[in-house]
Amino acid sequence: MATDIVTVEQHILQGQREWGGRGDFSAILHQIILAAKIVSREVTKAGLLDILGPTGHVNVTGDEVQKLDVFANRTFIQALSYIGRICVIATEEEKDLVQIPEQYPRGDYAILFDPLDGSSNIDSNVSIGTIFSIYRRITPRDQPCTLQDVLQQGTKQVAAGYVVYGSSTMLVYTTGKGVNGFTLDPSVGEFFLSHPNIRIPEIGKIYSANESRYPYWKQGTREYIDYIKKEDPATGRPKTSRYIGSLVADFHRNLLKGGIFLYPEDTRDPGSPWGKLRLMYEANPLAFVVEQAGGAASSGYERILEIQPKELHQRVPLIIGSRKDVELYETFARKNL
Ligand code: P6P
Repeated sequence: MATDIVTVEQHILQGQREWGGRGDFSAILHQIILAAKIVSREVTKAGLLDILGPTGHVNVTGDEVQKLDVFANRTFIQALSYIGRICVIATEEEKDLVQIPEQYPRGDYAILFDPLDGSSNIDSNVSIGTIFSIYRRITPRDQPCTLQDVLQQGTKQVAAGYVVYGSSTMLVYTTGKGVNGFTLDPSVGEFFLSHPNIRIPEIGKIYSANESRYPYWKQGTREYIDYIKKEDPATGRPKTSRYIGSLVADFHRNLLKGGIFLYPEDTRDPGSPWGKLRLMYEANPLAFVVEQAGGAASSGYERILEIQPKELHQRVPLIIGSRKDVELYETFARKNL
């Protein structure tokens, strides 16, 4: 009897058949899934470890406890290094590129990730996430990969997605043919298709921003926030504020329900005028996902995916979510220039 239960492995294989892939994607995505399951298990236990308080450096089984984001970073690097499909890794946790160890074959793909975004929220049991972005290498195959293989425009991504470790663990990803969400059933250790063909509403009721930064936002941004908070039922205002302070959690909610997330530039810290979020392993992958779901992602002035990267850890203002909300913000942002 045919069942409508689809595992992420079946979904990946079906995609591979449709696109005639050589299995590279499947191998990479399988390792991301493996690492996500391992990180999910540790994140779930984190609360337990915190009960141990200052002696929390020793977990319940007596093993030395690593900081969870360091653990997640090492887990994803190890899971991706030995499969012979990756030529270079970039991660928020490492200042420089992570080359594949000599003993492993190099592959044709470059992968970037934020291994555990929002990890400062773990001790309050707030949802956190992993974000990943995959590019095909562009330098000759017989040479080691370089920054050139990594600093590509977001439009060149071949796959991107995130894992949200929340009340349940979900994997959401795109390979450029729509967006699908899978929920982990820990009792069998399998991700099942739970959100097929995700589409974000073209306009939403929700806005997500850290309004304590309001005094530091530029004029156009402040006027946009003032506008969406003003009462006008005919234009669905005021919007309702929802802000968790964990990018993946805020993004995921708005992706499913509709809405806009804003982390604009601000004038408070001259050292990082472009706000807090990173282009290569936060803004670009989420921009790929949201556009594939019918939404939009902008710096306020240009499409995130068309920004030509200059540095690995460069920051960018991020306005992302329902297309009409992002477009309206852009009309206000012109006053910032
Ligand atoms: P703020 C978490 O630290 C993070 O990097 C993102 O996950 C989140 O969207 C943002 O910072 C929150 O920043 O300044 O509002 O605390």
